[in-house]
Amino acid sequence: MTTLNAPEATAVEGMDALPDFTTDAYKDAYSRINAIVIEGEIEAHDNYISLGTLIPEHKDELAKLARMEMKHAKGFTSCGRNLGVQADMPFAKDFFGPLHGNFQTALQEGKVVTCLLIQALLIEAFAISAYHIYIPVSDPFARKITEGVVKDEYLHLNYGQEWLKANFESSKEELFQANKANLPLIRSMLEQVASDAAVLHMEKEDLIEDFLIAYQEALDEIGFTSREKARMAAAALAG
Ligand code: PL3
Ligand code: FE2
Ligand code: FE2
Repeated sequence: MTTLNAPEATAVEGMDALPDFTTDAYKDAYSRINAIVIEGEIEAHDNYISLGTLIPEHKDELAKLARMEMKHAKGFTSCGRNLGVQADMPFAKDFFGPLHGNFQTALQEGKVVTCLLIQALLIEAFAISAYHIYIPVSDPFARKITEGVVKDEYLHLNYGQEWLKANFESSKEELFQANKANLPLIRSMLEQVASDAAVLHMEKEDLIEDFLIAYQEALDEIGFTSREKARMAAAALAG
């Protein structure tokens, strides 16, 4: 709230105000967000290793992506340690449970297209949006790490995009199905994380907007028309 004779208060409470990283409220929210990010990076590692079994000709490249994910997990672990926060890993495991289950089922059925959509498109676009929105409101230690990570995540998104583009016609039907089954899960994950993200000064609307930009750009590159992309977005709203 702005008052006429308190300009310094305006600056503190303005849009770009950094949160107080030392409060219990911040640390409590960070214990879950940090865990989600660490668990997400570890599962991303496992998923790229698994994808290497489905795409043996890219096994080495996928192992390289997996190694980056392990480095990300270590980086975010040090962000929590730096703030004196203990990551709530059981919470994060539950958070990823449904998406993890869908990936495992697709893996067992040899559905490479579904696995790529879940990991390389949805999870990477989710990570890119989260890291983009986090960087301007993060502490200096975490900012440096997150800036390095987000560059890698574009490489990962790009990997999935290029594979699906090269196999577009044969992948199309499965992509529609996998989108319909999994985009609603991302939506509900965003809902679940929104109140903790707000404590970190991250707005839900910004997260959704940034996610949709990254995801739609990928679908665009893969070869979907505007109408098809709208149909895919509608699947999440109806779900
Ligand atoms: C794959 O490379 C990474 C998978 C991680 C998914 C993370 C989703 C994060 C949602 C929580 C938003 C807060 C972000 C804060 C960053 C420390
Ligand atoms: Fe990552
Ligand atoms: Fe990644």
